[in-house]
Amino acid sequence: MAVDGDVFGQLEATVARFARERLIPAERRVEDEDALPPEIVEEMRALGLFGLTTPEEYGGIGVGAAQEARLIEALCYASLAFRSLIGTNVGIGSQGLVMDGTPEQKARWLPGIASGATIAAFALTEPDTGSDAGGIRTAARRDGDDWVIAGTKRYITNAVHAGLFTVFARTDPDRPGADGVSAFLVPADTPGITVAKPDRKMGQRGTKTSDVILDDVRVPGEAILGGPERLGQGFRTAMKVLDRGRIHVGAMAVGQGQRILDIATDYALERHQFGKPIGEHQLVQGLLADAQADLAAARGLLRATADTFDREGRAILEASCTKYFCTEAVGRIADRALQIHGGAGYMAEYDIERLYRDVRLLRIYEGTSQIQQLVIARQMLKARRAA
Ligand code: COS
Repeated sequence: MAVDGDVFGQLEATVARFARERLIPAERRVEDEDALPPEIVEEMRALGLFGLTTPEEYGGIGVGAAQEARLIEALCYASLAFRSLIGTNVGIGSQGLVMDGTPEQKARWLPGIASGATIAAFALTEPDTGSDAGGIRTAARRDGDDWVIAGTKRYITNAVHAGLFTVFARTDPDRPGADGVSAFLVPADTPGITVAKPDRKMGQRGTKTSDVILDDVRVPGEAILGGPERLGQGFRTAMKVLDRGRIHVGAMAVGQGQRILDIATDYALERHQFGKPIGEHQLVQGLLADAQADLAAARGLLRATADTFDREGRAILEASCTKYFCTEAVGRIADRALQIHGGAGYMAEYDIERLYRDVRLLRIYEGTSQIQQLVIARQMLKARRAA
């Protein structure tokens, strides 16, 4: 899937302009109110941002991974809070349906996801199941033709806004690992679902994560993602979704990295010490140069991985390398940028303090850096063993 070159160029320029002209000026308000301004959400809908990756036949724009990476990079020049609202519809909340859904499931849900009328959330993580995603305890038990789901999901992005949850639950209690897990499409208004009040977080104010409690939530057999024949395949769906999601997170890191580095470079030009701009001091130049080198490497890796994903339909090792490198790189970039600001960098009047806190999460969600290391090394060993 890809949008024609000229049309795509216009779309990318529009998103970049939107980020600079509409989103950045609203950042302080988002920070203060811990919510996105409704008029901005409407503009995001009108631009088609919720449906970036939804196939055109379901009302979306239908971009592939490479174009998605460029658009998310452009959007994430502004605060990550804006991306968070569209992020689950573009990424983890919709891609399971796009990849493995039945035609009926796609027809029912994707048009609403594409327009933004339905917010889609991905309910994998649990209080005792984070990195060990195969250890899911939420249980789905069969009752006639129905399934009855019970358990608690944690840190679920956009749960308070959601119309649809993809819930991962153990359908076979006798199979402890990945094989006993299935994915269910659960409308958010199904009786028995409670969304807790949003978590208080270190950064990314304006984004919403919450616990989701499933108290004997009854769904029909057709709610299994991909239909009954995909019973027990939910973990594999989750992993495929996360592979593409990890490229998306890499793009978020590159977008934020560019923003942070632009702010730091401007500050290095404006701020004078010892009779000249601090950017003319070699030790500050070292910080700028290291940040630029990290950013260039991150962007190059991101684009190469997204191309591989589009060409080969999968890129497990490359996606983990990208998520790992890009998010660690933006952490280093933010730290150097704050250092360049000196005392001002620690003060809330300057954007860098907020951006520093915001990007910290990138190294944790959709698989920690340590999980990416594990995936990368496993893939390397597997490939050499097979060679
Ligand atoms: N694509 C398709 N299938 C995959 C896959 C992928 N990327 N990764 C694993 N699988 C398949 C495996 O091939 C295996 O199937 P087979 O038994 O048929 O070979 C099955 O899934 C189990 O895989 P594995 O044995 O590797 O599972 P583990 O329990 O060891 O877990 C990790 C693997 C740790 C990588 C996984 O649990 C993970 O990614 N954890 C992090 C979770 C995460 O990112 N959470 C963030 C919150 S969600 S926003």
